[in-house]
Amino acid sequence: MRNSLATLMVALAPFAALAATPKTTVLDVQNMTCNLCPVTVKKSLEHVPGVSQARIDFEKKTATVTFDADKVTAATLVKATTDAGYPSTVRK
Ligand SMILES: [Cu+2]
Repeated sequence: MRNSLATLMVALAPFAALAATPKTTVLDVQNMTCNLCPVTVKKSLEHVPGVSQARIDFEKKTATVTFDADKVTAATLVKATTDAGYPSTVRK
């Protein structure tokens, strides 16, 4: 019984993943001057509904954001970091 339930969950997982349209965008972020800045930028991005992950590269001054494209646009991500004091642009 336990095994068949596990099999069912595995079988259904791909359909759950299709419900969202995941997208990854890289932002060039300005004003990150110390080690705490990336934390602020990461929080500002992860507070946007629909964002599932934000990875900040302090050396490269970038934010790699994974989000649900059905709920969020890149413009919203740019606004989120900009409002937090870190203007950003979408890397083409
Ligand atoms: Cu700082």
